[in-house]
Amino acid sequence: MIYFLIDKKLDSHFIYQQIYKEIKNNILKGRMKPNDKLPSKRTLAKQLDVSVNSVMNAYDQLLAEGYIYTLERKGYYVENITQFINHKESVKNTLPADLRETIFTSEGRLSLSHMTSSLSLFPFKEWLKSQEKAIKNHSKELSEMPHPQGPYLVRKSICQLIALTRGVICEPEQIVIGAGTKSLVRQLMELRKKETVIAMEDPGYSRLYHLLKKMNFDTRPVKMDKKGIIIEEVERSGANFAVVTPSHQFPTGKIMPISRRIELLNWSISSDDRYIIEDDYDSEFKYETDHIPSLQSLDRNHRVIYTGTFSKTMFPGLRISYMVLPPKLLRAHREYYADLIQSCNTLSLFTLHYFIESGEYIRHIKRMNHHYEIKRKKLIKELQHRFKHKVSIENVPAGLHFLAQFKTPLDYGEIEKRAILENIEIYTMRRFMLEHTIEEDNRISLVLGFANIQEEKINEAVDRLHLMFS
Ligand code: 76U
Repeated sequence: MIYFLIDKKLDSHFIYQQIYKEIKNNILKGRMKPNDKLPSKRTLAKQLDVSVNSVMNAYDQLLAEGYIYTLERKGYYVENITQFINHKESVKNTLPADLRETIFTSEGRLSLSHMTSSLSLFPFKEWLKSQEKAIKNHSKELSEMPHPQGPYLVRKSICQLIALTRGVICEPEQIVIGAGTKSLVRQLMELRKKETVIAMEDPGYSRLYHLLKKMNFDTRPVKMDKKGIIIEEVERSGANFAVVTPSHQFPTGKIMPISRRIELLNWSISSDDRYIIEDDYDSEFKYETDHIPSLQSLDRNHRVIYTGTFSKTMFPGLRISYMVLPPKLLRAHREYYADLIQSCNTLSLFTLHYFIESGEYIRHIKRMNHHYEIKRKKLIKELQHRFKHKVSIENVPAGLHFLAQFKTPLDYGEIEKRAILENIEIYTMRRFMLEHTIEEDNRISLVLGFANIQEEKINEAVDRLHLMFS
């Protein structure tokens, strides 16, 4: 027989939970033994002075979870439950201190990070209108699993967009949408045998470099000259893949001239199975002169994999990026990833489609080009004004960051420490050096982003930089 009390002040929903909990605890603590018979629902209801329904609900729950079993016309019995070994009563404070996260307050901090975009002019109203259209027109698609590469309609609008803005030649079928350039490159490289040798620009996108190394690819940082990655070095590295940022080299900002582009394309076709990954991460921002056509637009041999992102033109939190695969790699992708689950949020993707279709996207880029150009010029002017001959800037009118060299006897470690003290977010060249070490000849290179600093705060940011170097 089991004895416990029920608190009837609570409503009946809670009464069934109390019965369930009491019996469960009795079983777990061994007070009720395997194969013990439970009282009939009616008997227990009477004993506890509760409704039969409450007992029935409690028994049903215990049955569903496997604490009890039933024999037809005989009643309910306690299951023979395996006992836990090493079962602690409390689960509190088990997370080691080094895994705890400190919530960082960015109060008063100014950011010259290259990883941001500005939301101050983002047309959220139009974005929400596009979202409404997406909900209204795509309830069927939203309730289903999307195509592994992303909905065709969205790929079609991206395809038209990049044909227009970047001269990319492709079909919607070739586009693979995903939550981030790095994860798309990972997807692509998973198709490749480990013998693949990958050449990367040094300095370059270190996160991608580390990813490829962790994937066990032979990844070779390759030096650059004024025109970009040195083709002879690529050749010498034995690479059959080259990752490049020709429109605005990351992070130096250099634009690869046509001669080097052609050399690179010629490299790609001078042997079988050679490919170029063109990471076109911020080419939508080009000031003073016109946009530079993508490398992919010059490729007549299907050797360029083009990757693009909405992180810079819109905002990084959106997590929508895409790659364009040449037919041969597309076939391999389709075969390998028949069961791939699209990583982007389908509602955001359809919203993006209407945002592009309505012309809002292009309008936003135009607005942002103007906005960023003003901030870029102001930051450069202020730096030159404050630092005079002690700063030299790679003034390439493109993208959302530039490289600035400061004359100073201080070293990189010291500058990084001082940036924290001055409450300013900056990234030094150390972040981008893949393997070749930087010569610290009384110079420090910083990659300065101007997207997220308010125009009226630029002076203050430069003051803080000045303090760091003095
Ligand atoms: C992206 C380069 C070189 C692509 C980039 C970025 O994933 O599409 C940089 C750092 O938002 P995604 O990435 C776009 N290729 O610099 C944007 N910046 C990186 C991702 F946030 C970070 O770690 O220095």
